[in-house]
Amino acid sequence: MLNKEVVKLMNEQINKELYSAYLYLDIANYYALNNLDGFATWFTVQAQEERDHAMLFLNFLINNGEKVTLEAIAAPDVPFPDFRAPLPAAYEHEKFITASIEKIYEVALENKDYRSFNILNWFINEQEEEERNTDELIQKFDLFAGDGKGLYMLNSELGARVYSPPSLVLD
Ligand code: OFO
Repeated sequence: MLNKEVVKLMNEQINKELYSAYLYLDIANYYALNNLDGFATWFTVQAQEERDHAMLFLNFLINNGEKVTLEAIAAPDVPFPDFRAPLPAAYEHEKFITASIEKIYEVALENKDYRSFNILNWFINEQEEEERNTDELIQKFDLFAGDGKGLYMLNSELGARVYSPPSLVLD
């Protein structure tokens, strides 16, 4: 049986992961409307990964006989005044998600909820990658996107991103 506070936080995390997917779809739409299809592809793939993250928590709760409560997902409200702005917004959001995952880990640890450790350890590692990826986007933009040619090249590179399912599989 899972710890009740852990279950509550995981339910909230499902909502946060789905909000992440919304946010990244919103960013993808912004780039697509501005003909930066590569940036749009990158963020669309990211949105798919966020849905996977939500499903991992959802399936984990279901597999353990816990109730899943789906709440309303907030509309994304991050403004995009220029092509660079969505990138630090994504990085800041990932740091927020990391803190949220770490909070669940802390509560699981305090309450000796050993069964939750496996999935939470996966997410702790995943967040290291999520933060690194978004931080790299900012650095690449600042290095290469200073002129139209550089922006074009970076857009082509980002457009090569393909979706792959999460390495964590829950039976
Ligand atoms: Fe689910 O990792 Fe990003 O938000």
